[in-house]
Amino acid sequence: MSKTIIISNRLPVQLEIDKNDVIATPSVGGLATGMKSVHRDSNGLWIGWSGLVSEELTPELEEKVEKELNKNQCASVNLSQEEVNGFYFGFSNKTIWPLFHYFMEYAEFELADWEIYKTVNRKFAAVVVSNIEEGDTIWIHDYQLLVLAKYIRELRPDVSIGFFLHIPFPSYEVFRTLPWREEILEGMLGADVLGFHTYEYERHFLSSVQRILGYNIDFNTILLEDRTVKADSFPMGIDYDKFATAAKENNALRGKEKSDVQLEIDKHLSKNGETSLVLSIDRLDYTKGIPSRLLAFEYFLDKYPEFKGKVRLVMLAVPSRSNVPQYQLLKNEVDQLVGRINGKFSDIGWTPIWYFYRSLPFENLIDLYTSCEVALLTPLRDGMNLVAKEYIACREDKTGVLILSEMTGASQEMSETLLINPNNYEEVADTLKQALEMPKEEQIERNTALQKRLKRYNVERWAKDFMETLEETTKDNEQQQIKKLNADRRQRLMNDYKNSKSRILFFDYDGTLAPFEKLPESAYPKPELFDLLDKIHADPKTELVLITGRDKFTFNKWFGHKDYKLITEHGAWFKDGKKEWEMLEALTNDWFEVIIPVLERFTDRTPGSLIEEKAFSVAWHFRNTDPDLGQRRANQLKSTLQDLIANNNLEILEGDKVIEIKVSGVNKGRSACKMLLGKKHDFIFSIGDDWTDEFMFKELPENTYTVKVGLKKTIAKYYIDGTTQVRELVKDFANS
Ligand code: GDG
Repeated sequence: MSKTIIISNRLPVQLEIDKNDVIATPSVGGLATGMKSVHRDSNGLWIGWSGLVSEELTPELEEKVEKELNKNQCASVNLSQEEVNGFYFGFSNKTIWPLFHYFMEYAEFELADWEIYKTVNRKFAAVVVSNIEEGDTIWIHDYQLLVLAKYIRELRPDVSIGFFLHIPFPSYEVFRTLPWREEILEGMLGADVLGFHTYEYERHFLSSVQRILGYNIDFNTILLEDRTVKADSFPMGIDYDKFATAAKENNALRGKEKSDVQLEIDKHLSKNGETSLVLSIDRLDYTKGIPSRLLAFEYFLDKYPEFKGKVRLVMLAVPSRSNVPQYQLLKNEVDQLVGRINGKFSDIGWTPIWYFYRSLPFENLIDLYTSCEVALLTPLRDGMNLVAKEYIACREDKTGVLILSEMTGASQEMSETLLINPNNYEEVADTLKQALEMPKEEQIERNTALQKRLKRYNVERWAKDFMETLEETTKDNEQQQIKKLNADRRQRLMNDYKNSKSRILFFDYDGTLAPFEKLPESAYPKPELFDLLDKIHADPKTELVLITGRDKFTFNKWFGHKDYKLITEHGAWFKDGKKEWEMLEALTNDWFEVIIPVLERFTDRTPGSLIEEKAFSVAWHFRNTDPDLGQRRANQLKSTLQDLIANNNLEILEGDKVIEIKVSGVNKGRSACKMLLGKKHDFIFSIGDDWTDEFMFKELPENTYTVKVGLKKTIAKYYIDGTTQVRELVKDFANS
């Protein structure tokens, strides 16, 4: 039976050595908590690092580790202390984590750490590959394994791979500072589907791919040379029922059945009457904004002294990455702030902050969720923030107010909460007051909507959604592979070519016979291409037609001295060997004076764009503009031109990064068909890369071999990867 292999840095269980025994405890943290239920239900395998380094493992202990992991459907990647230092504490937590959370000043760029990061990702790949069986699906998680997908694909190109990033993907302006940005992106693109918590992160990722690697993007699909990759957003949910049920059971406990923590809380509440508890839970991490939260709380008590003695902040900070210096500094800062604020406000019967620096068992977490009237979650950046969702799920009677930072992924879906900017203490203080005074009816109304949504889009739905997208994308990719001009199909095509007596070949030029260049004039034909085309043309049974959107002047300069047939400007002009150019259509260009001023206005406002004036058409090129701006302006241009186009019997052609305006009805399909008149060809071939070539594919006879260059949507019968592969094909024709 095929299975899902989950891969993350840490496993859902944490192993510790106690004397000569191995003890497993559940891991804490967003990814582990969220994925645990998916793993439990999928009957799959989870691969990760056990938390123990090879130096501390004797063969006997290793066996025990293995046994413990097997019991939990897990397999481990063994790492040495040096590898953990470079890969985990180093590159993952000193480079990627701060950079991706916009803490640029904390990001260290150490070549040695990056090298170890890659080595460890390769180690993961080896363990994964040794566990893959027919039909298995791979699901990689998070920022420690950004290049793993590529390494797995190199070893197993056939396998379906998903990747989910649990932290934000930063804006291009931040990401571009990373010295190894290309390799990181290429590594991620080894997956078939890339998932992010929010559309913002997805958008940032796509923008980096476009700007740094230059790949074309079609909506949310990245067109690589030989495959496509989909990026999408899947806001991670929680195991809603687990939290709601635990809260319900917790609320039903009476007297001694309750936990010590709950009894303490109850004692405090009964002693202090009308006091409210404000909850704060996070790993002790600088992204979570704990010091600013404390300062905002201090500001609140200064600004609204009437709440002194009536409010207590219950702050759980779970120890995390304490080997990284920034985390040690943060710990000191938080300790000092708590001490100072408690010292400043406490009286005999009241201290404003209860501070726990430890991890609590699940039951106590529920105690806190159910007992606190307000949750104050103010990260400076957070990929999602599951605590926010868990708090709402635990509010059985639907009361409780959640104050949530706008900088969390969760804020995008939880608009009914009180959203704040964590850097604005004034706003945090005022919102805390609003929360503490919010009428119960309003709380219930807000939480009813939230609970409904969280229950529906729970972690199971989230995982299912991701897996379904992965399955669909894999199928689409297979479909594309089916249409690929592979060795067998190429052989058949060449046999037909050889066995035919009257052939005609239509070759598009830019993006087909020649790769795109920054400047259109740089894409001139090189001697090797002439050699091949000459060979093809020398066979009297073959008619060779170069068919282009380019202007007659340029094509005449490049190919005018040859005997090939040339069609330019999408079918406006034709040259038959050495004969003079003739017009294929009766055309005018008196409409230029209406259209060109509009194009000039757009060119002035769009740096890098340019106008190309041909005899009977005008093109606006935006290949060298900022990709977003260019596409946006192209869309604007189309709508601005709409009336002028209709009134002048014109039409717009959209090529690859070009908008062309020309007289209606002239296109490559119509002109190609004219070449067939009066002749009986038994082999017709047509190849091109962009939208304008689709006219050829559509209008040429049914038995034509139609081939699309690149993986854009097409009605052509076959796909070929890129200009390099086209060149191979042209060689085959030449040598036949
Ligand atoms: C990363 C991203 C993203 C916390 N303290 C205890 C405890 N927890 C559990 C909570 C919750 C999880 O840990 C924390 O999850 P978060 O989502 O809040 O934050 P990160 O750990 O930073 O997680 C984050 C997440 O991945 C998922 O994609 O949301 O943005 O940074 O589930 O319940 N659990 C127990 N004791 C504790 O003391 N048992």
